[in-house]
Amino acid sequence: MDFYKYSHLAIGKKPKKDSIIALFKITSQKGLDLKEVANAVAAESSVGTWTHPRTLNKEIFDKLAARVIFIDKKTNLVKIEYPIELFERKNICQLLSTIAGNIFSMKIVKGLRLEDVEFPEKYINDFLGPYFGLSGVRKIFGVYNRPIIGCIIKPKVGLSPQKTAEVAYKVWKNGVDLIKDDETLTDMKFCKFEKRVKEVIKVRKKVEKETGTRKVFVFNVTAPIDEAIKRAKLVKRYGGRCVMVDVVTTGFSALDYFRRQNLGLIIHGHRAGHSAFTRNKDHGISMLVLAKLLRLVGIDQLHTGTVVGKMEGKKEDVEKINEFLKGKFGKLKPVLPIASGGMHPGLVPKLVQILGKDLIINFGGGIHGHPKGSEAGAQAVYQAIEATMKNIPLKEYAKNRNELKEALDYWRD
Ligand code: CAP
Ligand code: MG
Repeated sequence: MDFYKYSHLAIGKKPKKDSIIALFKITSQKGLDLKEVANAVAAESSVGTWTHPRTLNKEIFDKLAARVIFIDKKTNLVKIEYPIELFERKNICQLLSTIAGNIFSMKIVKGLRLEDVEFPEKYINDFLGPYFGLSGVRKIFGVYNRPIIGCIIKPKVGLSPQKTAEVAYKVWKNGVDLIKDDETLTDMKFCKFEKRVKEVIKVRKKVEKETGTRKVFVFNVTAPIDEAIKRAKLVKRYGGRCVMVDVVTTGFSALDYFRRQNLGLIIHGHRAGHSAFTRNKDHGISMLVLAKLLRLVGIDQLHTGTVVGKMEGKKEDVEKINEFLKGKFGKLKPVLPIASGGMHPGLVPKLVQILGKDLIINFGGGIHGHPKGSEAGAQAVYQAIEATMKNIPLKEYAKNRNELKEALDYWRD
């Protein structure tokens, strides 16, 4: 490590107000000191390389070098301060190439995980953030005092547009607020996008008239971004209110472009594939960081996990992500968290106890897998939400409600 002429170590230094601060968990290769490795990570992600370049002078170093300002050898947590001048404004791609780029490949790190990032207000406020955000979405539904009830059409692929609309009608009619396409359903031979939009919006209007409530269908527009925009405009033309993008597979540049179209549609963020880099606790990028970036870009509602359902996600982590999404972040609007994956009526009280009521709760299998079918499934979910809001144990509430009773008997945990 003698090749580094200047040291990036500045442990205990008070960071400047306008710096970007990254929290990493660094596992050094055997025999290497954490300090040395942290120094090299700071170098590689700012002005340095594997040896001292003769072109690097003190002036550049003082202005642009990242500094290691905190190290905890017990937890391997390291904080690195990045001067704001290292970053181009409004450019998430460049941000990631800097603080989440080459450093993941360095041989001297055995594991590197970007746990968190703090941004200065100025940097945050350059971004658009959500168009509607949490309260804008609630306003569209006119639902304020309970979670929004969501339903994923299942099977995730295979139904025709007519059949999709038929199933949508049944669940909307029985208490569901929002229905969504699944993440792999786009414009398919067996379910053409435009036809689906047409059929679904027709029944949405019908059910809204019949129930006097507002409903939303989330159309999955995930595709090359020019096509995604075309499809979103089509949704708007037909009177739709919301579109979904698979945020990880779509990518930041495309998402940013999509958001800047200002289409006036709720953007629903599905995170399929995130675990490729969020799941390993010693390497990759945390879901919290992904959530921060997606709020900058301007996703209105985002899948963040359930704790109690089928997908991995620790309680403390999901809580922290949801608190971030709902809390203050410069001038950007809060994002509505979505709990999805393996949810059924029996899990509702526990979920709400952990994550609160400011959320969309999605049920796929947990509605369409009900022994009596999707209508009963939707009713059971509605009853479970009602009971939870009234603080009545589900078993008691189910005594004279067969749909809920059957759901509780069928899914026992
Ligand atoms: C849920 C879901 C969602 C997952 C994604 C699915 O269906 O539609 O894609 O929830 O996970 O296909 O599994 P079920 P996450 O209700 O039938 O489980 O929200 O954690 O990103
Ligand atoms: Mg899905």
